[in-house]
Amino acid sequence: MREYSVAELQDAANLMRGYDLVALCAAGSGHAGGTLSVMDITAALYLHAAVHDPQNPSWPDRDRIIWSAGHKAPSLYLGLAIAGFCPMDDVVTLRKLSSPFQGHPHWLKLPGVEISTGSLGQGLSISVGMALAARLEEKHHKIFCLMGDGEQQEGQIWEAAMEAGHFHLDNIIGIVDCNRLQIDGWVKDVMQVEPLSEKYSSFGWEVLRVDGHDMGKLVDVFQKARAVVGKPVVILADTVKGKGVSFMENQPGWHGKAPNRQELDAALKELGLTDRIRVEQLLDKARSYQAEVDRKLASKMPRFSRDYWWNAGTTMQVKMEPNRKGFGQALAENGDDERVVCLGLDISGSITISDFFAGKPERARRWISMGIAEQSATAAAAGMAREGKLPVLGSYATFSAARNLDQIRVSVCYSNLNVLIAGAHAGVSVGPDGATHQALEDLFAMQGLPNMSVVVPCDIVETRKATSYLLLEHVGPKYIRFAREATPIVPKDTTPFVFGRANVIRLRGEAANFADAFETCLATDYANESEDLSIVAIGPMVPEAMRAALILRREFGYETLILNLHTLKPIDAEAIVRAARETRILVTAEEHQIGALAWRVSSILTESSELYGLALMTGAIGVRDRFGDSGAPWEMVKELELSAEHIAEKALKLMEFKKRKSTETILATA
Ligand SMILES: Cc1ncc(C[n+]2csc(CCOP(=O)(O)OP(=O)(O)O)c2C)c(N)n1
Repeated sequence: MREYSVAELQDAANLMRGYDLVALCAAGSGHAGGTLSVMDITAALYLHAAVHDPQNPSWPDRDRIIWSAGHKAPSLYLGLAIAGFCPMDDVVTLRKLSSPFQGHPHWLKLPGVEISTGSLGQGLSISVGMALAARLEEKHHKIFCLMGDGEQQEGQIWEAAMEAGHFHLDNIIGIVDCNRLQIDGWVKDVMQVEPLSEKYSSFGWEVLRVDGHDMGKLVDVFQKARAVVGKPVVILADTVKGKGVSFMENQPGWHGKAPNRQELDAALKELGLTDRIRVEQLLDKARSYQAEVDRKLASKMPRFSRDYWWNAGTTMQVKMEPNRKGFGQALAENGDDERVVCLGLDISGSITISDFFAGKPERARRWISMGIAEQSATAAAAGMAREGKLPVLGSYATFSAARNLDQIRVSVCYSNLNVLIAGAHAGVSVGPDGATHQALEDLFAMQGLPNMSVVVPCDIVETRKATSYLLLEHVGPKYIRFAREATPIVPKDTTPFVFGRANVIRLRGEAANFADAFETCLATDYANESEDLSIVAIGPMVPEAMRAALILRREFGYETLILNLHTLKPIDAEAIVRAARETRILVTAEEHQIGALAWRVSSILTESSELYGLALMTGAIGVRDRFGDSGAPWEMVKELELSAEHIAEKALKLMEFKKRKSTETILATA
């Protein structure tokens, strides 16, 4: 390996900061603050401290580098790039569909990445596993594990710290990027983690503290860490979030934000890189990568005589708003009830749970920040509910309904307690964050839990109504799942929302406004109009089903009955059976792995004696047993084949089949 001087390392870190910001700007999203704070450490690690071979990323004796703080992925990518694992310029395809530079690191896509991360708090346990494996193999490489200071709030970190201390794993070198900020604000206010030094020491670790921006000291501290024998080492690196760019430094708002072009230019100027980085050339590279993505996605889409995509025509215009806002609105409206307590999990503004107390200081004492600790917060919510409170907690659905699944199962559901859990940013709506953050499996577990009620509203209006109902009227464990991205607003204020009762939606014509073209009523209140098929949809697939109904009528003259099954549990079996009896063809549509809805509906159909002997056909639209990917939310809808066009295509296949075999009894699952 080449020896770098301190000045060269400093220069490399500076250059990496510039490339980082260009990639974030090209992506239009990502984490500026935490990538900038860790860049000096990254340069020291990849160019000086770690032993590796960029020509042979799987060399068995290499040091392992685990990026537990997965959201700092771009700094990892630039560490790899500057060390020669991949070209620096390629990082500009960050967060784009199928790029090796996913929103969070995926080791199966990029050589040099040791393991996939993104769910905070898991990297140190992985390091313990790797360290134990090395010991079994009598290998002497080191395992570096990069973590955030907010991340230290995850209980799992301390389980791993205990294990590493217990096993005297002196092949582990933990690094904590102590920039003192996390998403909701200062770490000390969100949930104090200091004194980290005493904590790690008491777990049997050697603790080294360093200025994380002083390259000379970083070089020394890594040398010292390597020399420690008999116990694991943690380097507590004091850093500044957003380091190097004055308007980003120490600003919580820059945690998960990308610079626009103007901000990029200003930042590059401050870094003295204006003449060193060929910004336009890099952005061109990103643009041509994106053009190829666009071309591939377009060629994948089912085609009809015209373009039916949202707002592509002059009529049937639709407004879009993020569903999550409906959640915040309902909490703001109903939060006066003294029993309501909202728990923050360090993603509060973004999922809108903090709207509960916005502008209402009298509610502040009922707002309790729990930090990045989903498992403990879930059980704490159970404790509060047991004492008569109405606790509400939420995070990315994958962290509020999967990370803490056993706590939900035992503490909340088995005890049958009145806890409202929000699965926010669910499905593909977190797009560029990538697979780790796209909850596509949560509904399996949530609806499988005894006592749990599950609601998946279709838009902002229904999210508001459902939240209000669940919060104050429904007693028991309850899960509401909603999206991050703006999605079409389809009901009107007069559209009914009755928990446990599906809505029937029918296309009545075409109108200037999309929502006006449809009529909606409760599934108990409709008359049979002998439609050709039914689409049973949940969540954001309801508007897609409505658009599919338009395609099916316009292109093929088929009439569709749509069931909006917003309450997945308890499910409206009566409405499903009736739709099946009257139309004989049912297509389910879920923004989830196929099954949460499709298999539930199938079991209702096969178990209903009044359907025995009828020729029924079902088809399922949903994710087909694969993980998501980074990409814009609407790109992901296309990539995972979740659009109205895909629903219409599926319905069409079933209709053609029915026509061919109209007299036979068919049991087909497409
Ligand atoms: C288990 C889990 N919960 C929540 C998140 C969402 N999240 C991403 S970054 C972040 C804050 C991390 O703070 P910190 O560790 O201090 O990192 P930094 O401020 O340096 O970016 C949160 C809550 C996540 N990725 N994983």
